[in-house]
Amino acid sequence: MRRGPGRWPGRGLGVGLLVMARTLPAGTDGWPVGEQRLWSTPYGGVLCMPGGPLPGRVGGSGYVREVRTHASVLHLDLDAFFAAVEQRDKPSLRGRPVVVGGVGGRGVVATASYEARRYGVRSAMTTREARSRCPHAAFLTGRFTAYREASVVVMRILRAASPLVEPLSLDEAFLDLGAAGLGDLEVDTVTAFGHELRERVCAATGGLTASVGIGTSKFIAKVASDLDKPDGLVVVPPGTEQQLLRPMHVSVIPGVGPATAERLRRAGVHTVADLESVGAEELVRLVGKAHGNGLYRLARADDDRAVVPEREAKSVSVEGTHDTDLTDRTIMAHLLTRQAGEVATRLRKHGLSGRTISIKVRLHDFTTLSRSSTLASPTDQAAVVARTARGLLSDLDTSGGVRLLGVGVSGLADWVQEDLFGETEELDEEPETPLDPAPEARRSWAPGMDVVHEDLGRGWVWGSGRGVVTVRFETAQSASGPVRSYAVDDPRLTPFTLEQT
Ligand code: TTP
Ligand code: MG
Ligand code: MG
Repeated sequence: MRRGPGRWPGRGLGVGLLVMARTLPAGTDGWPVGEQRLWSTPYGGVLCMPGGPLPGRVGGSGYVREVRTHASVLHLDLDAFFAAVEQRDKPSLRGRPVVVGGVGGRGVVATASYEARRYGVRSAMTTREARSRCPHAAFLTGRFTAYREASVVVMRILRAASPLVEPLSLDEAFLDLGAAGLGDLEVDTVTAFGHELRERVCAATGGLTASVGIGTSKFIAKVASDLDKPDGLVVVPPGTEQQLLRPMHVSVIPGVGPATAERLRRAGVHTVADLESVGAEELVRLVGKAHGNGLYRLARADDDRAVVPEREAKSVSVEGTHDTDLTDRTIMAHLLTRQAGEVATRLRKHGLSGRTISIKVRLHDFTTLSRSSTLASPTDQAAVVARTARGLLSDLDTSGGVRLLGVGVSGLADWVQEDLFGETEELDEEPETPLDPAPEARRSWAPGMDVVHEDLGRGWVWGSGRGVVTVRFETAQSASGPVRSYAVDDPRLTPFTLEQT
C-alpha cells in the first residue's frame, strides 16, 4: 500500500498549465467546511490549522471565534483584468473601449474595459448586444497565457506580503494582514499598506491597476474593493460596517443571487437595513435554514471566516489554454493524452488515485463545459485516465473551436486500488505522435492574437476575412504602431507564442 501526503500544493506548473486543488463542500451553516478549525492570531486575525480547536462561541478550549476588531482583511481585485492586459500589450487600445470574449455569433463578453462600460457593455452580455451598444470598440478573443502570467506575478507579490493569501480567481485574492508583520493594524497603517501594495502590483505587471478593500472581514473587504473601482482603495474602519451596508441592496451579500433577492423583494426586503429588521425565524422561513442563518449574520456584518491559504486537495488536474482555436480532433486527443500522463505522474508521486475522471473544455465563444465519468475503482494509470478523457471529449461538439482543454482526477483515495491486487505495471500508453498545432493555428487568425512577421516583427491580429488578415505592429514596449494587411496564408506571418520569447 502506498501512502502520500494527501495534499497538493495547488500551484501553476509553468506556461499554459495549472494544477487545481480545491472545491470544498459547503458546511451546514453555509461556510466552506475547510474553514472550521481556527486558531487566533494577534490582532484578532485567524489562522487555519487542520487539527486545531473547534470553533464556537462557547469557548470550550478557551478560544472564542469572534468578528475581528481590526481592519485586518484585505481584498484585491484587478480592474477590467483581461481588457487591461490587452490595453497594456496593445498601445493603440489604451484609453479606448475594448471588449474581450467570444467574437463569433454565439459569443459572450468576458469583460469590457471601463471605456466600453460607459456604453453599457457588461460581462456575460452577448457579443452581439455589446457590438450594438459600442460598435467602435475593439472586440478581441482572449489570450489566456498572458492573463495567467499576469496573475502569477500578482499572486507572487501578495504572497511576499503575507503568508495568508487566499486566491479567489485569476485576478483576486484575500490577504490576512494579521500575518503581514505590520507594526499594528490601525486604520492609518493598513491604509498605507494598501497604497503600497497597489503600487507594487502596478509596477510588477507593467501597469495593471488593482482595487483594494480593507475591513474587519472577508465580506466587508470584498464589498470595499468594489466601492471605488477602478484604481481605488477603500478602508472601512472597524465599527462602521453596518452603517456602510445598511443602504445597500441585499444583493451585496454573498449568496444572495437573483432568486433569493426576488424572494426577499416579495417580502418587502430591498436593502440590508430592511434585512436587518427581519427576525432569524422569519428569514429561515423565507429562504431556508442554512441560507437564512447565514443571511441573518451577514446582515449584521457578522463574518468571522478565516483567510485560508491552501485548501485540502480534492482533485489533481492539468489544463492548458490556447491562444488560437483548436479544431482538429486528433490534436485535441493528443493534448488530452499528454495531460492525462501529467495528471497520472502527479497522482503517483503523491501516492494518490481517484475514481472520477473529468475533462474541461472552453469553447471559442467562452462557454465552459465539463464532463466526468466515474470508474468502478480508483486509478493512477495514465492510459486509463487518457482513454476515459478522450471518450468524454468524443461526446462534445467542438467544431467551432476550443480555447482550453483540461483533464482532472477526483474522488481521491490515498492508496492505489490496483496495488492491493498486485497490478501495478503501466498499461500500454498510446504512442505519442509529434504534435504540431501550428498549421491549425495558421488557418484561424483570431482578433487580438499575437503574431510575428519576418520583416516587421511583432504585432497582433486586428481582424481577418475574405482571405486577408490585418495586423497592427506594436508591443507593450513600443509606441502605437502601423497597420498592414496580408493574405491569410502569407508565409512571412506566423502566430507568436510566449515560448518564442
Ligand atoms: P472580474 O474581476 O469579475 O472582472 P474584471 O476584472 O474584468 O473587472 P472589474 O474591474 O469589475 O474587476 O473578473 C476577472 C476576469 O475574469 C475578467 O477580466 C474576465 C474573466 N471573466 C469571465 O471570463 N467571465 C465572466 O463572466 C466574468 C465576470 C469574468
Ligand atoms: Mg477584476
Ligand atoms: Mg475578480
